[in-house]
Amino acid sequence: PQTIYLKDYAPFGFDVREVNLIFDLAPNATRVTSRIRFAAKPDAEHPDFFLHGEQLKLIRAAIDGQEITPTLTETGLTCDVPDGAFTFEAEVEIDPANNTALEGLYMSNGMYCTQCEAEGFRKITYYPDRPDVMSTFTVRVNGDLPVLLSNGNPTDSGEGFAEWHDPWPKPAYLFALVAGDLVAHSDHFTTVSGREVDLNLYVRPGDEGKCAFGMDALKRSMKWDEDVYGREYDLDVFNIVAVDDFNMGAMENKGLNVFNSSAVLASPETATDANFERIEAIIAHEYFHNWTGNRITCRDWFQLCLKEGLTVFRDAQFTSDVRSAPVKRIGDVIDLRARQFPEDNGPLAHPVRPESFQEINNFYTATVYEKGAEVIGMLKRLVGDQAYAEALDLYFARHDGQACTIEDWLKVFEDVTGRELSQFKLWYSQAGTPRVKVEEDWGDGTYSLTLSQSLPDSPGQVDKQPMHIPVAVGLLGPDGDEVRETQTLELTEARQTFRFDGLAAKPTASILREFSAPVILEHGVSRDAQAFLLAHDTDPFNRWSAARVLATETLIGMITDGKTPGGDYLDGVLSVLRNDDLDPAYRALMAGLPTQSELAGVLADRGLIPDPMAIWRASETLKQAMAQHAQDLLPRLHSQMRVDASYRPDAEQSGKRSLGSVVLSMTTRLDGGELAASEYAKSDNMTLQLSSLGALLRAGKGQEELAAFYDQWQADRLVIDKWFGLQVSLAEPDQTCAVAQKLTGHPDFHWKTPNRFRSVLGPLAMNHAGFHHGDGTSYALLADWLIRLDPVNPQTTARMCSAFQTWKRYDADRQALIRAQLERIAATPELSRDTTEMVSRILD
Ligand code: HT7
Ligand code: ZN
Repeated sequence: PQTIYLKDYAPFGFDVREVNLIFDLAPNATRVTSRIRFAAKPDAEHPDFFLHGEQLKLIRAAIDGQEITPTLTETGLTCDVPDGAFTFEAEVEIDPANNTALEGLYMSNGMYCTQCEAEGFRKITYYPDRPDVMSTFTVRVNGDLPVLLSNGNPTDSGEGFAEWHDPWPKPAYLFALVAGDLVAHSDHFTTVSGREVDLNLYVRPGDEGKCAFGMDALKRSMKWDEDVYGREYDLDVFNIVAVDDFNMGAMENKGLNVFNSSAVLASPETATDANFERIEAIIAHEYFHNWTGNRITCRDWFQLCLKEGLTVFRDAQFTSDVRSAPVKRIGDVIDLRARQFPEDNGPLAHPVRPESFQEINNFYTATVYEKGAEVIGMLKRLVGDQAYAEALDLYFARHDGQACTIEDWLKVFEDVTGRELSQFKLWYSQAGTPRVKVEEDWGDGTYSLTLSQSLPDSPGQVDKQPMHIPVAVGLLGPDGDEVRETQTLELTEARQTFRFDGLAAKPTASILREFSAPVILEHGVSRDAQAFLLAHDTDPFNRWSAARVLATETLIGMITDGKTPGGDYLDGVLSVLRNDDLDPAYRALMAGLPTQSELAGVLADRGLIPDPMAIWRASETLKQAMAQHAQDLLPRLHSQMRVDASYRPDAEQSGKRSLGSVVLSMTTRLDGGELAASEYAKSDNMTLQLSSLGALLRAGKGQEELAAFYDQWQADRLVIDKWFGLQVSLAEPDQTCAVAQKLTGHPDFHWKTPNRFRSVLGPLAMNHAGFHHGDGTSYALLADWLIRLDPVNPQTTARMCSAFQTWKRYDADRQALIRAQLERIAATPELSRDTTEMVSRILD
């Protein structure tokens, strides 16, 4: 496959002035008629005219009304064109009913739907399918279906047709069309300047009862973007459609967002608190793209983080504002360490702005999204809130309607602050997670902190330069009082010393507060100091972090030296659990352990070979010890966390349920499932139903409840996804593969639907001890299914290959078993470009 390089970027030689499309919908033979007004760019001399196009049947093509016979290749079309402006017309036929890859125009449960990001529009018609080509679109949809939608504003409709016009120039990846037998949940929003916007959430009949929360989240997002970023919506309608077959979470098409059903549909009976929070965040994310992504888009796909990093950062700000900021931050860091750190420290490592790719779909990664958002957070911290706000205002004013680069983005910050950001820019080009080593010194009232940074080699990158790292630090006195407020140290050299004078006693440093940079802190702090921070740190993030470090060290001691769980950790967590002044959601997080996969990473980092079974046993033992330690507290906490009011998925209630669920898990370890069974019997919301069922299964009970759950929810595909997933994620290590295998034979295992495929194979890869069970059967099962899915849906297959990315951490036997599966996948005839690229990078 061909490799595309950032350095080879060249602009398209033509402007596109106007696009007119007519769709005559038919499942196997949809006709797409296009009329596109092109004009050679004034400065381009006889540029080549190439239009992307894949899997299209060309019926007719014409230029300025004259039929032509263009040259067709596997990837597109070329032809001679006149100088100046001209109209290109084409009529093509496509087959949405057989489009299982879910890119371009496809069908899901009888509904037509598009997904064009990144390069799906070329499967709809011939076009310069690149984000720097922007145009207005006018679309007519002809079809015998009640709902016919496209981007922009509706201009006309009648029996069997609808017309839409999108006045905002956009790249083709933001094009969308939806047609089907759908029902609308409608509302409206009045923007700050008085524009009336019709809001519709279109769903399959039967799902009407799951729309209210998503609609409310949309309205709150619209208001927040006005209040916080001064961004107003710019069309008369905003439509969202829920679709069951979808490769990712959602898509921000202009005025017509398309959502995976799982990312928008929710009711208290069928969705958990975590589902509600995720839905709220994804709705906000897609809506915020209207400005950061749509009005200002990317020049090329290497700049993906320009819209994704910024929009993730914005949606995190929103969630922090409407829920709890520390709880959101801790959750994001847990997620970053679980998904982005392994990527950044393994064979798939790539810069936030990659420099080459074979298949761009493989670069919608945690590095581009989540590390990209961390980079924005660091920038904001370094320049300050006021300058950040001014820089964003300038960005919107200067670049509205443009396709931009990271250079454009950083320039607005340089112009606003007068600061030179070339060292900071290394965050976009150097892959890998920096390590920051901490050394301390104390004497004569002066505390010194020496920070040294290093950045490990990564694929294609060695001998990296020091980064500009903001390290937020506060100092605590011996009684726990804060003797120095949080300040941001700017680490720019390989090694740098920072001094704090005039201190009465040796302080305890709280370093990397709020996780001010995505780095690994190497701080040889004593357990006593960690326990002190756990008890006293005034920064909630670092207080949690101290608990996490203590838990990690406790587990490592158990795994490597057979130690018993330390009382300092157990006492520390217990006093947090007991502290009614603390938010229940925060307390629940404080009681959490690092994941088994994270522990494997820590061991590997220390030069040890992780034994998945030993890690699993230690985690189980520590959970049991924690339950016993908290025994006396559990009944009181259980009753305190009961929610008697009617269900609300807000931070207050969901926090209580989250701590209630921790209490239930602990109690189940002590009472064998008595409380969990009674909670299950009276559960009236999915959060409680699932947590009590999970507790029972973990205790080796709950088979009756599991069967009853299936009977109750058989007709609800989103709940049945949970039913599949729970069984695999909670299976004992030696049962995991068998459970997953059996479920893949279940009549409801509709493997071509990505949500269902992921509901079984995702938890298989995430069940650390089960996936890495020494016999290698789980590796083989996953590989079997990836090989089967690849010809049907390459994008989802390729993403799931990342389950193997950490393979070099493990012992020689496991490595050999994984290598054999990766080589088997690689040797599959006609393997997709997507999967070929992923497997070869992992094997490299
Ligand atoms: N911008 C979107 C990314 C995306 C996508 C979404 C659905 C299916 C396929 C996709 N390929 C790329 C989603 C987002 O980040 O908001
Ligand atoms: Zn996005």
